[in-house]
Formats: sequence, C-alpha cells, structure tokens
Amino acid sequence: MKIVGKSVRKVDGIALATGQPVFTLDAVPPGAAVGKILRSPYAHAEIVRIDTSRAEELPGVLCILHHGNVPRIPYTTAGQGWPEPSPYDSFLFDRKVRFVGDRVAAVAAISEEIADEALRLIEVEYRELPAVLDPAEATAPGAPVIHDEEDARGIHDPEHNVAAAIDIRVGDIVRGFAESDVVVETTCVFPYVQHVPLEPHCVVAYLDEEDRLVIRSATQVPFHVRRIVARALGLPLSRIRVIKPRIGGGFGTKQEIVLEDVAAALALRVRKPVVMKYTRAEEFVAARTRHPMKVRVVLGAKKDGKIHAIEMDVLSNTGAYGTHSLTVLSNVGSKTLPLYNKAPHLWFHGKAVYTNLPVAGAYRGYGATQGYFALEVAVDELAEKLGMDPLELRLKNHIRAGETSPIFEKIGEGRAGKAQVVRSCALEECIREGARRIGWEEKRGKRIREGNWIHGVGMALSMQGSGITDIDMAAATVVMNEDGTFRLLVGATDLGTGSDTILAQIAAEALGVPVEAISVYSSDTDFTPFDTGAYASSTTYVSGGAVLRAAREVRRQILEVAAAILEEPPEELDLEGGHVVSRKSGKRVPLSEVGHRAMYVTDQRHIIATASFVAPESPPPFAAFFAEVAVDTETGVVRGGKFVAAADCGTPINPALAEGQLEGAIVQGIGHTLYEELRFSPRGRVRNPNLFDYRIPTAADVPDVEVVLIPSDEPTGPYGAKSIGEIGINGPAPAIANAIHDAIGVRLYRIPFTPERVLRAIRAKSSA
Ligand code: SMO
Repeated sequence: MKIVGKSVRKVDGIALATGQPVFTLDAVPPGAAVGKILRSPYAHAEIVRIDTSRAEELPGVLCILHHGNVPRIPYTTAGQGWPEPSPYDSFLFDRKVRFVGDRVAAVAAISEEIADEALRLIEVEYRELPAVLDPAEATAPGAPVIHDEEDARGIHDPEHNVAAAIDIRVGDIVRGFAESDVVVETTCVFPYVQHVPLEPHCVVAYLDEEDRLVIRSATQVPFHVRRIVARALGLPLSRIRVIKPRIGGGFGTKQEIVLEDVAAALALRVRKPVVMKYTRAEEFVAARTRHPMKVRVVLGAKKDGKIHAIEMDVLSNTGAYGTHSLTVLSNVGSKTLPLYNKAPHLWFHGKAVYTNLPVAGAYRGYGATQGYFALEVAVDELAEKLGMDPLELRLKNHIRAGETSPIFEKIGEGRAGKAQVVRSCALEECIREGARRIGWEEKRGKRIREGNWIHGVGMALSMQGSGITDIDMAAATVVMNEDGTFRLLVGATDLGTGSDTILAQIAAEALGVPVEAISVYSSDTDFTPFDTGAYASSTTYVSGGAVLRAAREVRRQILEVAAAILEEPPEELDLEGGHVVSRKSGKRVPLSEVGHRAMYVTDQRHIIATASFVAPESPPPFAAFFAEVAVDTETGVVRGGKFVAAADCGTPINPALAEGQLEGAIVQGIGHTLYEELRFSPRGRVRNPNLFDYRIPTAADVPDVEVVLIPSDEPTGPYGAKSIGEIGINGPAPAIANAIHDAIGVRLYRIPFTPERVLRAIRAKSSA
C-alpha cells in the first residue's frame, strides 16, 4: 500500500497550525445576539413563579425563554442512533429543576454584559424539594422521585429513580462459583469526572436567506443534532441545516445536545443570529460527565488459573437526566466480559439511577473504562490468590482470533446484540511486547527502593469495539474533478482526531493518487451524506468502509472511461500515481485526461459515487497496558515512571494519528487515575468547577508514555483497519492500581489515587 499505513500530514493541519478561522466561534455573523442560560441554585425544586418583566425592560434584552413560553416536548439530549435508546426525560425548559445548574431560562441580548445583567433580573420563586445525592439512596423506599412528570417516556422505573436496568445471565453462576477453587470479590468506585475539551460547547444559530435554521455547532453528531432539534422545537427536519466546522475536542461530551436546542429556539424567536458558549464552569457543571459507578466483580477460577465464573454488578449514577444511561451501563459488561471468554458462567446486572447531581453522558470508553477498572484489579487479585503471575493468568484466559463470546449476542446497544467471531486479535503479541518494554520480568515483585520511594509495575488488558453493529451507518460521496483531483464528502465528524485525514488516505489509496489530490468536506447536513457521527470508536471502521466503497465505484467508472481511451478492457487497467495504467501493455493515461473526456468530450458524465456502510459487526481492538510507578511512603504521592501500551487496531491507516489517539487517551486516563474528581457541597453544588481546583495532567505530570501498534488484519475493515479512539483510556486506572499494589502491597479501589488516599491505605494496612 502506498498511502495507507503512512503517517501523512493532517489535511487540516496547516489551517489549524496557522490559526485560520476554522472553529465555530471564529465565524460569528455580525450583529449576533448573545444567548445565556439562567441555572438553578437548588438541587431539586419546583419553579412556582417566574417573572421576567424587569429583565425584559433592560435595554438590549431581546428575548427570554422559559417553561411558560415554549412548547413542552419530551426528548433526549443524547445524540445516538435511531430508535433512541435513552429516555425522553428532558424538556427545553421544565417546571422543575433537578440539579444545581439545571436550565431555568435563557436570554438573548445584544451583548454578553446585558445578557448577564438580564439573568440577574429574572425573578424566580422556587419551592425546594428534598434532594437525593447518593445513588445508593436513590432507590430506597421514600426517596424523592426525580422524574415524576407524566409525559416522560422510556424510564425503566421512574418511581424508584431507576433510569435503566440490565440483567444478563449465561450458564449458571451459582454452579460456576461452587465449581471454582478460588473466588475473589472486588468493588471499585469511579467518581464524577469531566472531559475538559479545550474548546467548550459552543454554537451559532441563525436563519438563512430562505428562512431556514442554520446551526453551526461544535458537535460530534451533526445529523443527530438536526433530528433532535427538529423534535425538541417541533420543526420539520428539512428546515434545519447543521454545520460542523473544526472541533477542539469532544471525547463524548459533544455527543450531546446541550446548547443547540436553546440557541435555535432563541434565534427563531428573535430572528437574528444567536451565539452561545459555555464558560469553563458551565462545562464542568452543565455539560456532561462520565457516569460515576460502583462496580463489583466476583471472579471464580480453577486451581490452574482458568477463569470459570464472572459476576459483574453495577450501580451507575446518571445524574439528573438519563442520557446514555442504558447504553453506558450495557457497555460496562459488553465491552469487558468477552475478553475472558473461556468462562462458561456469567452474570452481568446493574442499574443506572437518577440523582440530583450533574448529568452523566458519553465519555470516551463509555462504560468500558469503569468496567475494566474493577475487572482488571479483580484479575490481579485473583492472580495473587492463585500465586500466579498476572501476565500468565491473562494469557491463559484472554480471547483469541477465531473465538467468540455469548456476550456479543446477548448485549447490544440498548437491545440484544449480534453474534460475532473475533477475526483479528494480536493481543498475545501486545502482552509480550508491552511486558518486554516495561521490563516486567526484571521489575515485578522486586519493590525496588530509593529513599522513601518504592517502585512497582502493574498491568491491565482491554478491548473495545469498532462502531455499533447494525446501527452505525455512514455514507460517503467521492466526486472527480476534470483535472483528475477529487472531492470527498463525508458526514463523518472529525473532532480533532484526524479522521478527515485517514478517510482521505483510504480514498487516495483506492484511487492511486496522493492525499493532496483529495479535498475533504465534513460535515454539513445539507451537503454531505448521512453519518451517525463520531462516537463508539466508529469512524475509521464505519465511515472508512463507506469511503472505500464509494472510491472503488469511482475507480470502476474511471477505468471504464480509460478503457475507451486506451482501447483495452478495464480488467487490464489499474490506477497508479495519478494515471490509469495498463498491466498488459504498459500504456498509460493521466487522470486529468480521463476526467476531461468524461466531463466535456465523449459520452459525457460526471464521475461520482455515493456509498453506504453499515457496521456488519464491531471488531474489537485490543490493548495491553503496563504501568511503572513509584510511591512515596511518607507522603502517599504516586509518581508515574513509565507507561507502556501495546495495541492492536488492525491496520493503522495513519500510524502517527493512531499513536496520538492512544497516547491522548492514556494521558486522559492518567488524569482520572491520579488527579481528577468533581466534588460537591452537601447541597449538590459543584465545588471545583475550574481548572485550578479540578486538576488535569499538564505536560509536567505526564510520565514517559510509550505506545506501540501491533498490526493485525481485520478482514471486515477498510484495508484491515479497526478502531483506536477510546481503548487507551481503559488502561491507566487498573494498571496503576495494580502497580501501586506491586510497590507497597496496598490495594486501592477508588480513584483518583490522591496522596491522602494512598497514605490512608498505607496506614490502615500497617495498623492492621
Ligand atoms: S464516549 Mo463516545 O462519544 O462513544
């Protein structure tokens, strides 16, 4: 292959690096009004009265929206496929508020200052209701009911605050544990963490010259935005156009409608462009977070280390609204249990419950991250109890190519899944290569000491998916220009990942041209074909599959035209270096001549093709993670020494970009493992909604991260590719937890591993 497998420069790299106006807020129409949201000071309250008269009298205030003057339509803010698996428990504005920061009203004004002043002048009388902030208490009898509205739909058990529930059994779990020689039980706790994209949520909404609503938004899901805004505002879909420019990171939080609905409603009301953006504080409080979870894992194994039974029990906190509640919960099991597919007895069960706290949603890893933390710590404990090397234990149990798991069929995306066989798997090589690079043999169990610092190594495995089987669909259009260059139109959403580049590489490879010969357009619901969007590690596999099909059809059309020029059958022709070349005679014709002839000369036609691809299965990428840490036994500080990840993403289309995804996800994972946690006051207010008090890793905090890609060939993927976007984030928490145990013999079950927690655990152990 000439283009695939090469680390070509990002197609948007120069524009980004030279500061071209490519982001949402770089192109605000002149005279745009500023939209701002009034937020609830209470965790749970009824709005008794809302008086906007003083605010409306303020010069420069254009419009104020609240529950009293907008239609009441239930919808979900989760940008997912259709049918939507999340409950319809949200309204543009509601009579009730369900967390500190919930929407009360929105203002459009001619300036930000006036909008802020107007928010202060809105008088709201609340009747405070009892709140529930603890997910374990949310389901108790007598707990306040958070979604008591009658018109919500799709909530599993609203009276007990259960947004979603799952109960999947394979084999006989009781027998499974009875037949096991060793059983371990581990419970791990994952707190509230936020994605912290550099670019917060932002949007510009305006009416175009034909009075159609245009929404320019930093979103991962432009087509879902169009569909959901149409529902929320009661508009025909055809009146809405969503444009996705360059995006400054999403990580799942932009798989959600948090501003587009409000901005659109304001723009329709004031008939002027409206610009809205979240502050960093709003991003923490009122965007989305990862689902905080308590995950209990019970493993049963035979003496020889064969894992025989796995129970996984999940309590997920979805916050005030149930977006992604069922699907993230499902993924805790569906993305983890197949990894240890030799166990015949499985029980996966859990609940996602409402609390009066910020709203959890999609976050890179999407439940798998929470699941792997508990599962991989449990596997480490099992190895300890069996007296086995945890590496050998994993080698003995992990899934291989040619194998399957009943979980693939039992758990899908909010519904049953689909049976699938793993066709490509280089996990064993990943484990061996990672172990070699970290120095597993030399370092494990040695407890090397330097002053107060003790060193340890730990490992974890992970798999993920590549898109959502039978749901994720992407289309692509490849258009040939008469000079032999191409345009590639995709609904796929590059949110900084580099997907435009790898999609161009896939097309370039098929068309025998350099990447520079392809102009990529993504994504505009009026001009690019449908794509479910950037989530579920789908873009390379699903959108790439569509691009490859469309490019191959264009190739066929090119060869047909060239056959007439060269007077040879198309079967003898090939595309190479911007030419059509005959394998038989060596005769060649440049693509520019083919394009020119097709467009202007003979049998005129436009060489163009559109193709769709639906994920036929979801081939998992695999990874092995190894952490080396040093723990200061005096202060409890954990210092990352080195972090190694070896991953199998099939054929890396662009190795530098794939490695970047893996590295970035690992750094994000190190962040939640060591530093990050949203903290709350007893009344449910976020105490640390800023980057001083909520710490994400800076360059100085990041250890030496070494990533290596071990290629495999995925037969169902474009040029053998699988995904890489999410998997990296699953490794740090369990690998670092296991490394801390290797260093100081203490197990930590709750992230982040702050010095206070580590020290407390050390003291508890020494006094035990
Ligand atoms: S967490 Mo992603 O937007 O699947």
